[in-house]
Amino acid sequence: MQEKQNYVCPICEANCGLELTVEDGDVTAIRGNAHDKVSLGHICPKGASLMALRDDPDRLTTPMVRKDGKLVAATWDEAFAAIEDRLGAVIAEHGRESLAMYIGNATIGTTAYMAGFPMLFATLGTPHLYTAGTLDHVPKLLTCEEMYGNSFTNPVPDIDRMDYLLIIGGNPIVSNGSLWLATGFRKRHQAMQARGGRLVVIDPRRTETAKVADQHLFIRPGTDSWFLLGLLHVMFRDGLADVSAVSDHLSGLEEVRAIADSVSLEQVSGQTGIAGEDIAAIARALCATPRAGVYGRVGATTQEHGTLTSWLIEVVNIVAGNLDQPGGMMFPKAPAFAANTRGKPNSPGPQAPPPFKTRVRGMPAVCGELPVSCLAEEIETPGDGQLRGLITICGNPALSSPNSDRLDKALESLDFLLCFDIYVNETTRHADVILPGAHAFQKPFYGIFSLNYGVRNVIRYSRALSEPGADAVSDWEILLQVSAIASGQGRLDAAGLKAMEDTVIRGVLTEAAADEYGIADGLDVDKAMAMLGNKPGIERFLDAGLRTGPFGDGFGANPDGVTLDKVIAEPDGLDLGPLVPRVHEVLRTQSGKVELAPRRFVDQLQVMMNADDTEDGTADGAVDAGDGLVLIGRRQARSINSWGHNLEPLAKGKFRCTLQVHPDDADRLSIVDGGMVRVNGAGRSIETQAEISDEVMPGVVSLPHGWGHNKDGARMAVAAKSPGVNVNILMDENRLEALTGNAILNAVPVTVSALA
Ligand SMILES: Nc1nc2c(c(=O)[nH]1)N[C@H]1C(S)=C(S)[C@@H](COP(=O)(O)OP(=O)(O)OC[C@H]3O[C@@H](n4cnc5c(=O)[nH]c(N)nc54)[C@H](O)[C@@H]3O)O[C@H]1N2
Ligand SMILES: Nc1nc2c(c(=O)[nH]1)N[C@H]1C(S)=C(S)[C@@H](COP(=O)(O)OP(=O)(O)OC[C@H]3O[C@@H](n4cnc5c(=O)[nH]c(N)nc54)[C@H](O)[C@@H]3O)O[C@H]1N2
Ligand code: SF4
Ligand SMILES: [Mo]
Repeated sequence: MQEKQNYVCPICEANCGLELTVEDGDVTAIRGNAHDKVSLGHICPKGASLMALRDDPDRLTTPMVRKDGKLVAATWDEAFAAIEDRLGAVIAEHGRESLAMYIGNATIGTTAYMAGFPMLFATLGTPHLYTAGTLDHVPKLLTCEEMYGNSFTNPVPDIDRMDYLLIIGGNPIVSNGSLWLATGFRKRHQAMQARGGRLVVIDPRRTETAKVADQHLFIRPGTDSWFLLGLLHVMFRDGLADVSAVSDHLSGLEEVRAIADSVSLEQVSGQTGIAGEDIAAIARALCATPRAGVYGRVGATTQEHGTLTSWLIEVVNIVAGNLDQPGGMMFPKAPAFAANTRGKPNSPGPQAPPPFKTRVRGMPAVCGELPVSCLAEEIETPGDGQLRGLITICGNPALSSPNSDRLDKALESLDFLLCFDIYVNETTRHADVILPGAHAFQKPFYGIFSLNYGVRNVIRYSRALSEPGADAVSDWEILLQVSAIASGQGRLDAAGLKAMEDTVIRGVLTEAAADEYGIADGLDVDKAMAMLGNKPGIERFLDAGLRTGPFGDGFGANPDGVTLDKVIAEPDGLDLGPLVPRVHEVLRTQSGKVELAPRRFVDQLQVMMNADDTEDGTADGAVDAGDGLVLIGRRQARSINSWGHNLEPLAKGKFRCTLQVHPDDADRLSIVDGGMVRVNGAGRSIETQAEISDEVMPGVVSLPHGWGHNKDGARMAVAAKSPGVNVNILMDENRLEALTGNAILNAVPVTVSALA
């Protein structure tokens, strides 16, 4: 029998709605769901390869446990017993401060992990939480925390109603959007163009997005803060600034004006390589187009001035009058688990304790996240508090982080490494225990993370296609069991796990009941627990969150409100309508206002501006690469970070881990297309194939990340056939973004030479 079933793809943040063809319980075809209210039928090659992932013989379906030095397949009982023994031994010998956790990117694709990792981390009893976020977006999180009072209070382009969009360092045609649930970007952009709207891209590479844009301007890598200062300069100089819509909620405008006045367009041009008239025209368009906005992503955050760039993007949006306006930059409202929908509107959120600082370099956690660039030294450096045990969840830091070979070695030296992962890869090959996760078709999915970034308030939930087999354990039970072990309770039976789950869900309800501004104020928690019924644990958790959330039914207080059952009844998405202005209730800063000029940001900007050495014509915001080049990254449609390379349909085709070099630079350095080159950076080098391309601007080279699948002990046969090289060998773990400790992965100085 053949039937169709809707499903939400969990592979990346875009969370496309898919339509699966199911025959006798097996998926036989996948396509985009044209009726899906979020993704509008979009599907990418990775989503189309979910069957290949299911059928990949290298994908782990049972736990792996190290026995006599070798990773071997094991039962769940054996795996949990091994964790109990070996984690217990580390705690007994070195204490809980010797433990750390690393949260990788794919965590967002498993709802149970998203729901449960805070619990697991709490049971470990250590302050060491490292994240892939520190290779990515912490500058953006800090910006939102400082300006709006919460790191998740992040305005997104309201693209479906927008007429002018400026993208700085993002490539949504390939990435499908990030911190912005705008999947099906191509369609959305086409609709924008059809109504006369314009897309402008600022990027050192003529990206796939730049190619469809109405205008693309090259920028010298790392100089975006200067460019944004230029926009502000013109806006104030020409009297275009208009903050009237949010003026009641604003603090710091005059300070920003003074900074913008102090730069000149010539100076900005010198830094960025963008002509003054182009800067002025963009500034005018942003102010004159009623529905406009600026969006920045990985190219904006993972550079030397990542926080300044993220901050100035917000400032430009506000000064141009585009914040909190339909068709401008709007604050999504997550239907569950969002701190910016709780507590008293526009008043300080709960005061966070002083952040933990790493032992060796003294780097503070920012928004709760410690820089993974510090992880290797915390493992290597002897003394009190040396890390001896690590849990990784859905991450591959042995490839993804700066100077990753150093971290790779450090991982090998740990007394205990537990990995939640579906492959034996560069990181997990060092594990004592690997716990596999359910395949996409076998896990329920709700975008706990992505729904903070929606372009419409649409809620979707997809159930697992089938129950896991008799000997399988759900991701949620795994997380509970490991948490129980880590807390010292040991392994729990079914009743024990159920009691633990009840405690977690009661926690959600109790917090909601205590929120006098929420829908569930004064909720009877026992009654609500009973109303949640006997659904699987993760569904009770989600239902509790949704019903007490800002659209929720409050367990009866708001009978027309949202419940999980209502979401399930709408497989194309429960549509709660377009984003609505909410600056009057979303802020959680101390002042209750938007902080336009946070002290630390202003000070750091001064540091950047003082370092200006335009006299010699080099852009200081960018790296002064001497007679070398600067390196930027390049995401690719058929992989996601370090994985996807093991699936035949994604791996086929010509070699992709190439260094793009501009023809002028190639001439100068005698590099030929397809020839081998050596790239030196941070005192190390790698070799790969050159691709001569005028897609990159002169002086810039581009290499993708996530490659380098040639490590002993990894088990990814397809990926190993075309391993590529690991660009992160060239990244410097000691050179971090000043305000957050985020890695600097773009605008990195390198030298390149041709190999015979
Ligand atoms: N040079 C350079 N480096 C970069 C970047 C860059 O642009 N340039 N980008 C950075 C960014 S933005 C990020 S987010 C990081 C990502 O850094 P990481 O999160 O460390 O790396 P990923 O490759 O995303 O790791 C995902 C892991 O999850 C596993 N996995 C996939 N699906 C599942 C599942 O369903 N269950 C389980 N249990 N595991 C699963 C995969 O096998 C893989 O090991 O990389 C960063 N590194
Ligand atoms: N297919 C695919 N999709 C993905 C991923 C993937 O690996 N593959 N990864 C996912 C993840 S973890 C994330 S975080 C998102 C990222 O989503 P995006 O940020 O949209 O993706 P990137 O391709 O990294 O875009 C960064 C852009 O910044 C440019 N850039 C580099 N340096 C500079 C600079 O100094 N200034 C400016 N203005 N631009 C610069 C680069 O050329 C690049 O075009 O994508 C997600 N989606
Ligand atoms: S863009 Fe591709 S991988 Fe990401 S959610 Fe959509 S189909 Fe899945
Ligand atoms: Mo990312």
